[in-house]
Amino acid sequence: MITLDGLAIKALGERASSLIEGLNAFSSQEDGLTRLYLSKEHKEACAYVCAAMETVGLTASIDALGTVHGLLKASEGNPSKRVLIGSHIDTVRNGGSYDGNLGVVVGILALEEIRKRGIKLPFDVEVLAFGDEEGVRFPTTLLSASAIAGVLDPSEFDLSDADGISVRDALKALGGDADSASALAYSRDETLAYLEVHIEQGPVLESKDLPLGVVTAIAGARRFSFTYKGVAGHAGTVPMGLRKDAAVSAAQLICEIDKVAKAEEQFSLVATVGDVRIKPGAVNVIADEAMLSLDVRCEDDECRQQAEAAIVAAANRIASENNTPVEIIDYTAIDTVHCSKRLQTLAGEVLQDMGLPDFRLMSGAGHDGQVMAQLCDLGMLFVRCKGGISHNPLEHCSTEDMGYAVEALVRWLEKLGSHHSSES
Ligand code: HGY
Ligand code: MN
Ligand code: MN
Repeated sequence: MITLDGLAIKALGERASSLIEGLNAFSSQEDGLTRLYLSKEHKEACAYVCAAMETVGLTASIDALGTVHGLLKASEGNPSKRVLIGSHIDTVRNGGSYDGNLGVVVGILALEEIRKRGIKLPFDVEVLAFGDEEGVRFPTTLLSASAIAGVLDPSEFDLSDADGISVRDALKALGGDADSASALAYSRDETLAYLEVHIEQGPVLESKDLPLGVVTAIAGARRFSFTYKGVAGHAGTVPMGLRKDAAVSAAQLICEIDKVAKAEEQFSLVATVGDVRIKPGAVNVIADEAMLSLDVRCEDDECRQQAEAAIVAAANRIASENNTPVEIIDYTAIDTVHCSKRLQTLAGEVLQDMGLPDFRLMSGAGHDGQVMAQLCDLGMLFVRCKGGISHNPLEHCSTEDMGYAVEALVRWLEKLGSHHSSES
């Protein structure tokens, strides 16, 4: 086990902290952090990340979809392979400072350390700061990672946000270009691995009193919207038995969703209604429209699909019982993605070298890695999350844990390098 220099770890953590703080400045929200894809704030954050990459000696650029690239030619000669590291800099509404941003900051600082320590690798390394992981502004998600992985569906550029602005137009407004997206795709044979460091967003590492953990898999997920149509009416004059109340149907479905998820005992099935919109939204008018979102996740794809089927059946039953037709849109689905066993082993060795246990855990949260795994081997490291709180301004990673994360990523790259050299 190599002894860790506590002061050096703390200094790395402090560097990470100041970059995270710097990114917090770019928010559309006065009293918190909201940075949606292709917003003014996202563009400003891209410039900030570009500058941070250049400061540590990376060759920085922003691509046509707003992904920031920071390349380190860490090798001798012209290597045939490249290792990608990164995460996302878009956030949810009123989100935390570390979700996504931590992986970009740790990636930049790890490459600074590779340069400072004169570590030679048999591959180049590129940090990627993706702009659309959360999928909060547009009804799509993982758009920028999909472009790099070469799996982007171009029809997604025609999807629009709540103001009717399409991805295509939002890109154009910020100097991006949807039509050149296909040129962004990397090929399998030039990409050795994608490594992502991410705040755990859950309570497991904290419960084990561990700063870092090795991720085994990312749970599959599917997102739906259910829109019930009723008949608007006077709240005072229409008897209960004569109503076609869309809000009641939505409420009954929300309870059914909760029941289906809680009934599952074998797998960690979760189902969330995060967004409910009632129209016309007046206190004395019976609702003629009620939309609810649904996010279903499980590490077992079959279990998730059975739950989805049960929920859709309940939605249709409620529609006919209440005489309020329902429109069901199922808009993103991604199966469970398994992290590379080889990258997990190397990461586990790194943790042990650092005097930490090789602790493995799965991810209930989605990540850019879900899509990058279609391009190359995926490796993920989780960083302890205070109270397991995320998608919340209280989200927090300690400075020391961020320092551990930078050190671990440096060593992970080094280990991958020596493995790659011995195999080629
Ligand atoms: O929804 C998720 O799991 C991720 O934070 N986008
Ligand atoms: Mn994230
Ligand atoms: Mn998130």
